Amino acid sequence: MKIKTPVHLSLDGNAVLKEAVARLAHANPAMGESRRNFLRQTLTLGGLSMLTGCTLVDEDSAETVLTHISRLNDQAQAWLFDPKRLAPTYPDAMITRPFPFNAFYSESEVHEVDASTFRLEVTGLVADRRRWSLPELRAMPQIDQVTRHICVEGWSAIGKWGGVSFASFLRLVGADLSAKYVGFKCVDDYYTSIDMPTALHPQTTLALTYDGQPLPPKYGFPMKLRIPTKLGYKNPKHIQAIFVTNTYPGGYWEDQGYNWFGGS
Ligand SMILES: Nc1nc2c(c(=O)[nH]1)N[C@H]1C(S)=C(S)[C@@H](COP(=O)(O)O)O[C@H]1N2
Ligand SMILES: [Mo]
Repeated sequence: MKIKTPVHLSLDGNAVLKEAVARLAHANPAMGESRRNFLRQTLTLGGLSMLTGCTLVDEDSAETVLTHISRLNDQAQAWLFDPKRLAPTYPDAMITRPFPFNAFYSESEVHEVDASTFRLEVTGLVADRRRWSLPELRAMPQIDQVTRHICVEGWSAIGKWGGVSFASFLRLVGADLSAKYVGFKCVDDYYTSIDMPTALHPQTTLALTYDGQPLPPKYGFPMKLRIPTKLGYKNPKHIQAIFVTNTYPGGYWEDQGYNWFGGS
């Protein structure tokens, strides 16, 4: 599913809307067949203009509809998300070597974090607002998986991430699991946020290792959130702070027009 959605479109409104509908109805690994069919049958162009309350007469109205669709897209994707459906896993032999690096800066500018002084901050709607050292996190039960990372820039690669189940971590800190969002602030000023059902998905991992070794700086030391059901930009590296909130936190790429749900 191609998610990268330019904010300003000077295309014919109908073509853009057709594309948006096609995108919503596109085969999606974590989407049940019945839900997909429902979407195909109900989300027609007419249905969309009814849903958004806009008539499609010119480019400006198409833009207005697109703004609505962007929101509708998040809601539709959240509704289509199956919290139990697992992303595919792969044998170790299929791990991509070397695994690609990507960030909004070049590899020579990767941030170095001092492991001994590092503390992960956990704030917002949680009972236990405290800071966690790396040894404390490493002492918790660890899981690992080999999954495919998909970047909207047009590449994908298979890697192995290990760490703490994020659902277990959220329960441990007494997070309000009925809250809407979990937000992340990173050491490199990157930020993103995810919906609570994705945070609680069984494969979502607070990753401390890559391929059995402490997460290297380029892959996000001291930790990243590995979400195999979501696109690369929804997987924050170098996490400094985690917060639980009902206020939409946005994200570095999301605020520039990338789809917020960004996943399947
Ligand atoms: N802190 C931080 N996290 C980030 C990014 C970033 O620039 N900074 N880039 C995102 C994007 S777009 C991708 S594709 C992946 C790349 O992760 P990798 O270096 O492990 O391949 O990190 C994501 N998380
Ligand atoms: Mo990416």
